[in-house]
Amino acid sequence: MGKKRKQQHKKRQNVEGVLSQDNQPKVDTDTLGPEEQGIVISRFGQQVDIADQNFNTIRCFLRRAKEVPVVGDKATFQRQDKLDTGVLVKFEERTSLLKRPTPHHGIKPVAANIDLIALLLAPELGFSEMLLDRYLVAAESSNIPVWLVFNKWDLLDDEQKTVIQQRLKTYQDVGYPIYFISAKHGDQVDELVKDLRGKQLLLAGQSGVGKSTLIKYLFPDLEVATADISENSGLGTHTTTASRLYKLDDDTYLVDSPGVREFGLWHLEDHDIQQGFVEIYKLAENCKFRDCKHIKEPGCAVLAAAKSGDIAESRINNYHHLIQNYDQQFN
Ligand SMILES: Nc1nc2c(ncn2[C@@H]2O[C@H](COP(=O)(O)OP(=O)(O)OP(=O)(O)O)[C@@H](O)[C@H]2O)c(=O)[nH]1
Ligand SMILES: [Mg+2]
Ligand SMILES: [Zn+2]
Repeated sequence: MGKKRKQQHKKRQNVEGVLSQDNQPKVDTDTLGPEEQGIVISRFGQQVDIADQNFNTIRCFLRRAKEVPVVGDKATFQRQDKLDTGVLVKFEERTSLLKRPTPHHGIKPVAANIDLIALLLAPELGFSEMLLDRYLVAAESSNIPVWLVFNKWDLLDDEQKTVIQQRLKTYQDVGYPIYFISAKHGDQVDELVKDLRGKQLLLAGQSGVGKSTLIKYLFPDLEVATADISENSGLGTHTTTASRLYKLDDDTYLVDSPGVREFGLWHLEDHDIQQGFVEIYKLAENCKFRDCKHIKEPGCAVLAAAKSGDIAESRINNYHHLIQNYDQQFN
């Protein structure tokens, strides 16, 4: 550990006053209550915030950091007598685990038990099919359904709206549900939320698309940090720095997460790219060769569909770009 980090580390320990030198929590086991069920709403190093059945927050220490829980994990914990702290006992097996790339080619888990990704898009960051397709490939590789939410609809005039709707029609045709909302003003948010009921979803999308603004609109009493794009336009800065889970109702939960900027760092295997373009993947079973990559192989059903217009030009072009250039560009 570098000197500076060591100092910071020490400072954090002092401030919080809860971790001993060997990073083990000082837990007075005599005062621990019975086991309770909860859900992890946030994580800070060796601690997690767990919401209990009433959605009150208990800061819990990880006793043995064998496997680390993440936001969305269903957890069993024990509360310390009369305190809003406790210890995590265990967490349940996950139905899904979403991961994201770190700036240094690593991959870290972000959220567990997510059953829907709401991918937010916004006009002023320059809506691009290429970026969207990359997001979709990454999302599809997690096998979690994706919905597209075009936010900041209020910033567009009628002509611009028509253009965006036409461009997104390609994705509607492929099968992605699309919503056009204004999180800031609440336009169409109720319609979106009605369809989200019963799900545990992650809000994803570039920094500045308005993920936290949507949370803020849905939870007006909570303090949620948001910032103008001009304020946070420096590379690597994000207004939201840690994922956090919010409860909408008994079976609807939303996770706000920091926007991903470094999408190029997401390592994608060829088969991720192939499966990530769902309409291409579906057609691939009609190709003459089982290992067809739909580049220039004879008897390729995908290229035939692209030629006849059944696959959108931008999609096949982006697919080709990713499948042919990905390795050279990003590894
Ligand atoms: N006009 C308009 N502005 C919006 C809307 N939604 C969000 N914004 C603005 O967009 C900026 C960025 O919003 P945030 O909610 O902080 O974006 P974020 O996606 O949470 O960004 P990170 O936390 O950095 O990933 C803020 O200035 C918001 O006020 C909208 O519907 N319309
Ligand atoms: Mg945010
Ligand atoms: Zn093919």
